[in-house]
Amino acid sequence: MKQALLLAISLFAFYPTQAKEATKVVDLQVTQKGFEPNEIKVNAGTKVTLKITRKTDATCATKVHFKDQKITKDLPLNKEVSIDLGTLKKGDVRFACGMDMISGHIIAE
Ligand SMILES: [Cu+2]
Repeated sequence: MKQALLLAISLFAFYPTQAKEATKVVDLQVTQKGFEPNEIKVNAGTKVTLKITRKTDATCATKVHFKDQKITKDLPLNKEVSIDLGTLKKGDVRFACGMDMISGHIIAE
């Protein structure tokens, strides 16, 4: 009985830590306007996964490039592409099309 109570208490104590490490999934689209949204705010220390779907052929953003993270992914039409960015430190994560014309950023603060 006492052990069960201790277990319940420790589970409760761990819960906030686990919640903080939960992955934040952000849905993005590539439209004729570019990346939508093109500015995303998250809390620093959050694990972030982007799910990007390109919705138009009238764009040069058929790829997305994260320069600092050295990640490049193809964005096929109407197909969701998942990009795991890991835990973001405080700062700005920029992403852009292959030619660096269309861009967006994630602000971790
Ligand atoms: Cu471009």
